[in-house]
Amino acid sequence: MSQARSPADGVAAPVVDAIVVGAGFAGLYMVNRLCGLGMSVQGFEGGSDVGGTWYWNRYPGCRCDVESLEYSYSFDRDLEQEWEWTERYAPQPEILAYARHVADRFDLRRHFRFDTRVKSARWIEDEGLWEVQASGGLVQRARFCIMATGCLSAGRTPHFEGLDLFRGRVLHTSTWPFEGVDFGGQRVAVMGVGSSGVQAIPLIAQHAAQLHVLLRTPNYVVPARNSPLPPEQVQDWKARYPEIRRRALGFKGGLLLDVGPSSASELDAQAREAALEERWRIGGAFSFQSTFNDLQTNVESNRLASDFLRAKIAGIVRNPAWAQWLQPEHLVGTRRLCVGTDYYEAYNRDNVELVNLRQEPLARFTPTGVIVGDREIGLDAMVFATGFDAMTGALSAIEVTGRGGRTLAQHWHEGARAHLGLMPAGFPNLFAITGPGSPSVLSNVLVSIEQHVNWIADCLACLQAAGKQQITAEDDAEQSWMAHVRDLGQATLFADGNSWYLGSNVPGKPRVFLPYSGGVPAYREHCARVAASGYPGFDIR
Ligand code: N01
Repeated sequence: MSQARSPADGVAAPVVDAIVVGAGFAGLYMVNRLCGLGMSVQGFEGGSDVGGTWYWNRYPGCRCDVESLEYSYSFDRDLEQEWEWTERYAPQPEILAYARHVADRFDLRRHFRFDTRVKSARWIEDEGLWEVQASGGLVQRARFCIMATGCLSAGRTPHFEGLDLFRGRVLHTSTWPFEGVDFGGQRVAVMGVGSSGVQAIPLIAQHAAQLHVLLRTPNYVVPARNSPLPPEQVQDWKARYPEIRRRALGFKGGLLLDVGPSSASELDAQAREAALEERWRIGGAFSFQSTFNDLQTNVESNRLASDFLRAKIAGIVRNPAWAQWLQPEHLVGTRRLCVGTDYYEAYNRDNVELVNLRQEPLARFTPTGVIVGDREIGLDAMVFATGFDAMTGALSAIEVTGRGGRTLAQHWHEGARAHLGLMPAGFPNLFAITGPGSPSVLSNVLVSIEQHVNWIADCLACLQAAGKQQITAEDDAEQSWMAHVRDLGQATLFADGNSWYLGSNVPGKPRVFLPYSGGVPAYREHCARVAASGYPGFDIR
């Protein structure tokens, strides 16, 4: 039951045990666990329903790049058995339907206030409570505040001169109109060729009269090879789900991988080519990145795979200049490897133009289009597929004030940090699910969400049992954890990519490699050890 009240009611803000911000997969499961502990919970969600990023991202072609049988909760055996995924990669409407089903099945909606955005959260030291202010003048207090705000939920549109004067439609993939968009007969431009742009471009090309793709940095795209899920495969998984999930937890990404047995250097040229060809045929980013057992750690091995993909691009895209522009210079996987369906083929359509912004820089928008180089491209619609302020954007949008009046913005001035990727030091009883310093975006995020939610819930149960009220991450512990995260990151090839993993897509954002790259098994073991040894690195009162 929603409890938050407006101070105008003339009554003190109500107090619950815990506030949960966000009704995506993290928020839903967190509320479920807290209710299981008998705690009172108030959830807040900016959207009108559950689903988080899958509620807002409705652009054409939007689907997950983790296979649907794995992109699902594992916490309830009946849920696992009753839900039917229909495709290898679930489309957004199906993932949203799954989130809604979970909300109904576990009766979670009644704990949330929808259409309500949290603006600030302030720690009140004397009372040992968090006070949250939300849109509509709502105020709520709680002992614990759990941020389930998502890693890829705060979309960003770069600033361009004249965009406010553009008379056509301006769209962003991460907040797509619910009623859909009819591009029939229209001149459209798409900026951005990350996962979102790669999925949207072929479909927009099918409907628009003319599509201009505004390219700055190309990414590698491997075929998704999406298809309906064969009933025998679904049956097999459902029969063996616990065992399959257990095996998946042994892999760095928390995903089942068929890792090639050899390093590229152990194979002759013909065998290497055959191995890469086979992975290209199978499709999927994680399969391709596992072609060789050292593809993600050995530069030479990676270079072979990168060259293979560049040759594929050159073989598909008929315009030789465009084929050249679309071939990335970075190593494959140092930026997120995209999966696509007919992506490169879309550039062979008569109604598609590839505009290389490095040769024809974008000068400004006009009321009727966009000026690139010394020409104007007339447009009816401009689609930004320009990504997210990843891992920190949604949380940073809330003014969070911790102990001694120190804000999270101050704490993160030189880069986001959180002890174990779970709790920023100096912010008592405040947790961040899949926060900076945890595997999050480098893993099957549902696996990481479940692990964080379970860790937090178990921790709160432990405090309850011991009659304790407060837990705070210690500065030293946080510092040494983030140093460990940084060292691990520097030892990978990720550190070379100019990517959102490093925050380099957001002007002014400190360049810190935010996710923990040591892998899901090592991370889980570490967190479990901390809990089992009485939470060293945390001050408990
Ligand atoms: O965003 P991105 P995304 N001028 O940041 C370009 C997840 N996701 O929404 O590289 C010109 O990857 C930018 O160019 P550059 C997934 O984890 C998953 O596509 O900065 N271009 C880049 O091409 C994914 O990795 C799924 O030069 C500008 C693009 O915009 C993450 O979300 C689906 C520009 C942004 O790419 C983010 O993906 C969708 C400028 N000023 C998303 N500014 C699946 O599961 C930015 N760009 C499949």
